[in-house]
Amino acid sequence: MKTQVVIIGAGPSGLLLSQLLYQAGVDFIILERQTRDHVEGRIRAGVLEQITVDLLERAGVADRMRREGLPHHGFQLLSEDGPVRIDVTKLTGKSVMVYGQTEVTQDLIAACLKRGGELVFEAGDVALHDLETETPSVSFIKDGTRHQIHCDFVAGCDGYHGVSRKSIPATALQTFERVYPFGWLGLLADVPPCDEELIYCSHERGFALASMRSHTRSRYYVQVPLSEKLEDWSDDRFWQELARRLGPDVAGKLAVGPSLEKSIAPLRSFVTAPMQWGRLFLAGDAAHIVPPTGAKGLNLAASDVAYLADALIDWHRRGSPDALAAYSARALPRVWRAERFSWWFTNLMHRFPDTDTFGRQMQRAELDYIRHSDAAQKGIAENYVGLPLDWS
Ligand code: RFL
Ligand code: PHB
Repeated sequence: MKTQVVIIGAGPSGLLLSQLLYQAGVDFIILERQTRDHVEGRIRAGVLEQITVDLLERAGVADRMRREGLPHHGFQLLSEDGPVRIDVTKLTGKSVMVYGQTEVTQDLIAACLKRGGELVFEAGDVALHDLETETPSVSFIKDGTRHQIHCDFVAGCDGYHGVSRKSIPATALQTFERVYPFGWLGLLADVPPCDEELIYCSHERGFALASMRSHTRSRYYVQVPLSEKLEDWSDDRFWQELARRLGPDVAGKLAVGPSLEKSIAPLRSFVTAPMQWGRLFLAGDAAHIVPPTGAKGLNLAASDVAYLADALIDWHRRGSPDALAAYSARALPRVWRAERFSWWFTNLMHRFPDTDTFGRQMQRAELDYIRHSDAAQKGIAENYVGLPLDWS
């Protein structure tokens, strides 16, 4: 088999890249380890930046999002000192779109399958070969048979645990990492959201987030220690803890119901640099992870893909490798900006094991500053809606 680009992973990065390459006439094959049901069922991010919305539009997969997505113009920061509304549209002229990653993935897979079968699910034992040469290849097992695809480039879109980053010699990469001493316990339920906007809540007992997927489906999170076990969290216990953290005003509007999904996600900041080696280019979670505070993970994946698609298309049209050679240098500044915002927002809103009374007062003082300062609110808003793709 032969193609121009082998894309490893059918998450949002790989699928969006494939759609942009398809439109530009670049050949590719996507190899995905999991089944279609598994990929489509994963509950993850929920907030799309304008840049991501524009990219889905450009990829021709925005119809359902336009119909069913919820444009949001602000969100709340809540603490024992009361709520602060960040009016993102007034402060930036932009908005974000609440539309689940699950839906984005389903729309992209549907578009991909409609145009023909370059997507292989349940591709086992994917291995990358000869990446430092001009003739790389990727091998995999499907239905008991090993296949090999020769290609010009490999796009590593296979997430944090994927094989792509691990195929780069450790000496060729630098990694930067912070592991947080807690996780988010998330619950999805078919109940109306407690508010029209998202509420990020800083509480003595830990962070909580009130989010949504639609007017009838809510997504809530509470911060929990990493030692916590999912089976110890009945739905009742979750709702009680959430209500306690959100406080009586918001809890009074909280509709509860049986969970459709419940899971614990650890929090991590991670960057690998450079994001390329030989003919392999990393995009999305394969190259970097952010803690979900601020909802940047999926959006960063989308901006990587925008840069990588441009570079691959440039090579395809003009035969020029310049944009590909510059991919990592172009993508990393935006990655670091989103890492900074996600780290800062996580530190502001969470209870750390070593948050003493002074540390808590500092968090409250910062929230107080944000409450009173338009400048501080504008800084948060411009990061929340997403920084520009190129900031020269
Ligand atoms: P993904 O979505 O992890 O997709 C990678 C795909 O690669 C496949 N794969 C392989 N395929 C072939 N061979 C192999 N050896 C492979 N190894 C892996 C996987 O099966 C998968 O289909 O990465 P991508 O496309 O870069 O997209 C990134 C986003 O998914 C991610 O940034 C966000 O979902 C992060 N994230 C969240 N972000 C937010 O903005 N808000 C959230 O609330 C939020 N919640 C989450 C999250 C990530 C989570 N993970 C990774 C565990 C909750 C969770 C649980
Ligand atoms: C979500 O709805 O899953 C969500 C929303 C905002 C975040 C993180 C997660 O910052």
